[in-house]
Order: sequence, then structure tokens, then C-alpha cells
Amino acid sequence: MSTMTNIVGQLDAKGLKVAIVAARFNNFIVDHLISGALDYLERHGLDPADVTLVRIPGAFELPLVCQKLAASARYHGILALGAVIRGATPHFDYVCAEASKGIAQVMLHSGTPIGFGLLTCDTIEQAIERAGSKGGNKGVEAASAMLETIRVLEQL
Ligand code: INI
Repeated sequence: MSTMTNIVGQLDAKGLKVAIVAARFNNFIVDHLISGALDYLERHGLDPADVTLVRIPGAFELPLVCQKLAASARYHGILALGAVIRGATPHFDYVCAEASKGIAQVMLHSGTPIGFGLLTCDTIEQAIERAGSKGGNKGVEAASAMLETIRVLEQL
């Protein structure tokens, strides 16, 4: 009987080039996502000289900037970081929906793994929890998912 083929992505960031796109909106939260992601990637072998950090206005701009970075073919992976916090208007729903749909589209069309590090929270407290306190750090999660996906795709 033949044995199954197992494909597993090693969490090794050595030699990779990574772009991080980070929204300036809610930067007091997003800065923690950036530092969490950088800390994770460097502990997994990434050379800081191989990181490009791009600051953009808000989450709504994430898809366009990810698209341009993916089209440049300079990066093995991209990290999209931002924080949308619900306010009193429906703006929140539009920004979240467009940012998440847009990022997924860019990833599928370009074939470049994009770590989805967009917090979508009802309150500032929730955002703080997910940016490096009791809810973990969404920047770290997104970095890990991007790294694993890069290493899986290499084997397919
Ligand atoms: N952008 C965010 O990244 N987070 C938010 O919470 C947010 N809210 O709440 O409005 C937000 N809006 C700005 C938006 O992403 C665009 O930058 C802006 O509309 C200009 O295109």
C-alpha cells in the first residue's frame, strides 16, 4: 500500500523578502501588530534588511497597495495590517467588507500569499486585546499564516 504524501510548510523565513502594508488609522493599535509581526518573522530567520514597510492611510487602501506590491514580483509574501473599530455609522461595515474582499481578490489573482492582519472590532478594548494582550496578536498570526503559506506553495 502506498503511503500518503504530506505537504507541510516549515516556519522558516530565512532568505524571504516581505512587504508589510500598515494602515495609519488607529496607529496606536496597528503599531503593535507591526512590532509583533516583525518580532515573529525575525525570530524565524527573516533578515530585517529584507523587509519593506509601507504606511498607508487606512484599511480601505490595503487592497490597492497590496495589488501594486504583488505585481512588482519583488516579495515572497505580503502582510496587510490594520484595525477597524466600529463607530456609530455604517462606514465600519463598508471598510471591513471592501478591505477583506479586496485583499482576498489580490491574493487569488496574484498568487502571492497575503497575511490577513486586519482587526475588525466593536470596541477599542477588543482591539487592544488582539494587539498583543490576552487575545494574542493578530500581526503575529498573520505573519505566521503568510510564512506557512509561502512554504506550502513552494512545494505544490
Ligand atoms: N480606516 C481604518 O483603518 N480603520 C477604521 O476604523 C476606519 N474608520 O473607522 O473609519 C478607517 N477609515 C478610513 C478608511 O480606511 C479610508 O482610509 C478613508 O475612507 C479614505 O479612503
